[in-house]
Amino acid sequence: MRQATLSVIGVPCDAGAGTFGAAMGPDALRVAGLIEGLEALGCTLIDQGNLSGPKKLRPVEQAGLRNLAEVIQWCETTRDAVLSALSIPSMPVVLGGDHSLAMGSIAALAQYCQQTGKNLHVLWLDAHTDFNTELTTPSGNLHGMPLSCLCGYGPPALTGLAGFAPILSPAQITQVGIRSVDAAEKRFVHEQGIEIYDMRRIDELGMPAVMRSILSKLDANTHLHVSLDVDFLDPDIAPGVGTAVLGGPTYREAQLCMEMIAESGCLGSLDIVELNPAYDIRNQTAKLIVDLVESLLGKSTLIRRA
Ligand code: NNH
Ligand code: MN
Ligand code: MN
Ligand code: MN
Repeated sequence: MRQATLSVIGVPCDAGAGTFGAAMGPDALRVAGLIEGLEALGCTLIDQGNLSGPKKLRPVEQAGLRNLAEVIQWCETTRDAVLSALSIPSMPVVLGGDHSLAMGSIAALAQYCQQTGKNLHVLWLDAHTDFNTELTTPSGNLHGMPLSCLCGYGPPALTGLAGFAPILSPAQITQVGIRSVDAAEKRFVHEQGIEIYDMRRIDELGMPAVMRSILSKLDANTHLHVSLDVDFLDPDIAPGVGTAVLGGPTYREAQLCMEMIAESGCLGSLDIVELNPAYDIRNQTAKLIVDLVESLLGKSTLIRRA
């Protein structure tokens, strides 16, 4: 992983979220030292700056899919930027922005893996399963629906972002950290048969066993995409999110998770989403994410085991 070329792509969108503020995420991560931290690891950084797209209007109470046109536009722009980063070639690191943008980044990765014959696997680190649909959503917020859209359930402009549908099959997804699922969403996500390590399973098995079991299923031909929703982390250490849920992974559990992914050698791309600086305290959540992303890209505390 060292000496990798990374393309950092800022996506300042909050059209898919219920609160304002996630649009400030890319800048907060840069202020916290993300670029310098990754350069210090020996990575070559191409900072693509922030993409532009539609501003979110005042939150209107709206049934169904809130700000759909804006979310579509952000996802298309994100998809195109990720495709061009892959063609450099470089590893895309997408800084959100709310989690709806993952439909754009993963659409690009699905296209790329189809062309290159790689096996795409998505590791979804989140407090939420993000598997609502227009029929099950309690909020209308599209950041609660990216995985269902990627699996083919949603408006055609989103399910078709890769040029084929479904973009992902449930077998290509593993979720870790889950602790908040809406009632109808729960039934649907179970029907799909997605592999879910919720907090109860993490408590019982321990983070090392969970990660070993996930990573043992990947092979040298796997392109692993990590979609890191900052609300995955316990809000005690990561208050800077719009939808905090008690009882997430601790600092040590999160570090271990990142270090084990790094050691797998399979990491191919990354989304960092849902950081909301308006809820943060002195940018501490952004600094924590920089620390964790350094571990994800191979920084280890001591001398690496050969
Ligand atoms: N499940 C809720 C909804 O769909 C919350 C989703 N919020 C998130 N997801 N932050 O990661 O509205
Ligand atoms: Mn979440
Ligand atoms: Mn999410
Ligand atoms: Mn969230």
